[in-house]
Amino acid sequence: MTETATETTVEVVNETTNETTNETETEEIVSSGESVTFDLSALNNQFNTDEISVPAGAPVIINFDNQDEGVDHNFAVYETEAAVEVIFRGDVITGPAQISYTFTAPEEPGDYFFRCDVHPAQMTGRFVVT
Ligand SMILES: [Cu+2]
Repeated sequence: MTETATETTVEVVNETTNETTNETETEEIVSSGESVTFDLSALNNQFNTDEISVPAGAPVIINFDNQDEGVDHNFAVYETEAAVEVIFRGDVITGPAQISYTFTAPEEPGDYFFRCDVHPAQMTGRFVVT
């Protein structure tokens, strides 16, 4: 199974006191049971990934970077490729622009679907809940 997010732990030793301080709290990207963060970008009407995997029920943060000048994009998650049942629909932004989307992953593991609503034929991917 592929890890799609990186876990970062930073330990800093204070040299004057020789004490170890833990600075993970502000830099933490992912840990099981807590929020997961993804950097998603759009360029030339393509996402930089076609698969996003998250734990069931996890708070999800998508830092979306629309790099296409003068082009509208968003990120939206649906139950299936039919894109009828909406799980999350992010606001459309006109590039170049960035936005942070926050939502909760489905409780039910399975394969879901994401896309850009403006380019539903070109910009799609699997949203996997584990
Ligand atoms: Cu788009």
